[in-house]
Amino acid sequence: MAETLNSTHPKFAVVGHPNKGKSSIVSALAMDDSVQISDTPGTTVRQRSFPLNVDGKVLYELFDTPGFQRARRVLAWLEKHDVSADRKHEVVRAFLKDHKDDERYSDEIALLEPIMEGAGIIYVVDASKPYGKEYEAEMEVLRWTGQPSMALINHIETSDYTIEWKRALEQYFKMVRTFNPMQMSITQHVSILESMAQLKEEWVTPVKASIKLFEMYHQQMVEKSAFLISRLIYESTSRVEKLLFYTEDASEEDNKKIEKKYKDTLRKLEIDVQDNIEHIWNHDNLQLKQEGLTFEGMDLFSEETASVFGLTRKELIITGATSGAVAGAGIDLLFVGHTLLLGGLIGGVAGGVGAYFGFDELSEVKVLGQTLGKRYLQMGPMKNRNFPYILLGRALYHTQKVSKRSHAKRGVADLEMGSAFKDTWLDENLRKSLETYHKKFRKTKAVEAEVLQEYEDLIKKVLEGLN
Ligand SMILES: Nc1nc2c(ncn2[C@@H]2O[C@H](COP(=O)(O)OP(=O)(O)OP(=O)(O)O)[C@@H](O)[C@H]2O)c(=O)[nH]1
Ligand SMILES: [Mg+2]
Repeated sequence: MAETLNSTHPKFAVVGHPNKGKSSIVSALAMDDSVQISDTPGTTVRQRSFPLNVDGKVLYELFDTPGFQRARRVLAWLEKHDVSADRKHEVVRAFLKDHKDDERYSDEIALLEPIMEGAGIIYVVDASKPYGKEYEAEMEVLRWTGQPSMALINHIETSDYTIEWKRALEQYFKMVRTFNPMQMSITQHVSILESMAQLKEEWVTPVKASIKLFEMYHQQMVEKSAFLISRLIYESTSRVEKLLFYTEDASEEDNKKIEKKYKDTLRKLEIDVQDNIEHIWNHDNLQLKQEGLTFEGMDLFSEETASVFGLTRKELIITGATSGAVAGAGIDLLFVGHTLLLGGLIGGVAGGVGAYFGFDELSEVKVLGQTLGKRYLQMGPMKNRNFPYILLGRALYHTQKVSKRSHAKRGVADLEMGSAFKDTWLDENLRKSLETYHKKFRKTKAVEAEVLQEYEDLIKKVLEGLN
């Protein structure tokens, strides 16, 4: 269980005007996609805590809060009870006590409470809208709390009033930064935490400790992903399916059955790994766009087609077996979209029809066993030499997408590979390094643990290079 009471982890309340991206910032920094976000002002009606938990330890905690509704009135009350600067926070406390049952101030109370309990302030503005004097009452009220604070400049739309916003914000906040919650990266994440550490002398050490843990946590996520991907490629490539049959010859039906079993297994392996990787990166609710592409009748050895999924023509020929048909089956697998081996075309592949997509070339069905009643069909390991590259390319791309996706994003993630990825992930050196392993995976003999570990390390390096 995560600690909650009496804990000393850093806490920050994300506050501001309604509809400026407060919840988006909470969602991105807490890596939590369950935060309520919408373009309707007043979406967040209650204060809610979002801790970033790692192995039961809270690295830091963010409070999502409703936007200010009556900042000017609150300020008027505070000013009416004015005292010297060192005691202004007491007046804020008095305001909370005085108005705790006053519905009109429920939003202000919800946002001021965590601050008065020690949370730092993150004031969020949208600099795609012009600056206005109406924000000053909010900033004044926050100043009265005496808590350390920073301002984050968000851009919900493309128009830009950053200069005037900065000029105003810098009068109220020690730290003013631009921040895009939709495009999180480990660098941006750490850099924002570093700014938080600077807000108060006493915070430097604890926030730095959290940053260290956060970086370790991130590294762990990369490592876990590399482990899963390496096992996916190994298991899919070396997979062997068997099916007993009891007649003289295996029937057409039995042949179909084992092909289906083989394909279903590969498909499931990929989906399971994708699910696990999404879980590692806190993206359990992620929805992926699946789309199938038909490549019938295309010249599968043209530069154009090959570059579509990131193997150069040369690589295709080298890694593929002698016939174009083999590479063809591989290309088709890639293009059935996010799910491997789905789509109508694969039916054709499995049936062994069509010059391009002989499924036999993926792996032939063998008849094994001597005695009647103990004979079986066997399919696998994967014979197609392009297959592991295709699966690996897909897995790396998926992981990159998932790991870079901000938790503030809502909606379906498009898994269609961009050319930036396709053209760069596999170069000649990497292909050579990978091939030594893939060759071993294609054999029926089990692969030693050390070899798998080496392969995993190689995948980890590739993943790190993608980040
Ligand atoms: N394009 C883009 N949209 C953003 C960005 N930040 C927030 N949004 C969108 O702006 C809208 C409001 O975001 P929220 O995070 O819900 O804003 P909020 O300040 O929490 O709003 P309330 O809870 O209503 O006060 C949502 O539709 C977000 O998707 C951004 O940096 N870029
Ligand atoms: Mg909100």
